Amino acid sequence: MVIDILTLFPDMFAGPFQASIIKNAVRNGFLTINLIDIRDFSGNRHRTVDDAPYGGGAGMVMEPGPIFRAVDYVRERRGHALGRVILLCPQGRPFKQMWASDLAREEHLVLICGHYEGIDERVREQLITDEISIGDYVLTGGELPAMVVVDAVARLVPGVLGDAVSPAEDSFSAGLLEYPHYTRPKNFCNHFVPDVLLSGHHEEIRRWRRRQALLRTLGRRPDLFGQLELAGEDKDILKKLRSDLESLKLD
Ligand code: 9D3
Repeated sequence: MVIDILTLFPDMFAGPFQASIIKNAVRNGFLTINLIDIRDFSGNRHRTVDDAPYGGGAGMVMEPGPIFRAVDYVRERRGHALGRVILLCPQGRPFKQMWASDLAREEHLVLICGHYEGIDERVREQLITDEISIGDYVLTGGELPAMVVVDAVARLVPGVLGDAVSPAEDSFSAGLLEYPHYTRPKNFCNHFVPDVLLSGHHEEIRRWRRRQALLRTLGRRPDLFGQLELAGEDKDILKKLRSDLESLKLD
């Protein structure tokens, strides 16, 4: 997969992309990440890329010229029509795991990091195929969201994680939050690993984990049940959990 990232702050990407999984994916040839400085496509010697909004008001707007020229450059360099051209912006559709797995099937992505108060609307109309927000909080620009998208997508590209881990078993793919994990020691400062995990009863362990996953989801993310088709066993565990929790309630 090739990812071209258009940004005003290419230096911001150095840390996350030069560590760990993404770094190995790039080194092993599964992924090419190309950073393009939008300022290199400014039409003036001060390298400015923003201007005041027509109609007045506070803040600055990213000009269309530099972004169009940077995208033209990407198109020429790649030598083919562009696939998805994605704008990271607060008005975008919320990024979810399902969207990450869709994007992981693409051969080429162009990510454009928004900045200032916004971007000239003609960029949206003429260039952009998708608009992504990573959540309902205000950041200073689209750079961190672009890194989030690259990370979520790259780990789903076949080969990137190696054969050790299967992304199909991710909690968000399965639709539930994960059960609690434990490793040695059994007794850590008088906090003990649950007996069932030491019992060697694989079927009991499986049921305990399923129950814990359902309990956590019920407590922290009950909204996830709305988009979930539970299996018969899960329905039974959940029914029992709900009645256990009900009997715990004090008046
Ligand atoms: C005052 C109106 N603001 C819109 C909510 C202006 C504004 C705030 C923050 C314009 C741009 C930004 C910078 N944020 C992003 O570019 C961004 C973002 C975010 O702030 N939150 C979640 N996802 C994203 S994706 C890009």
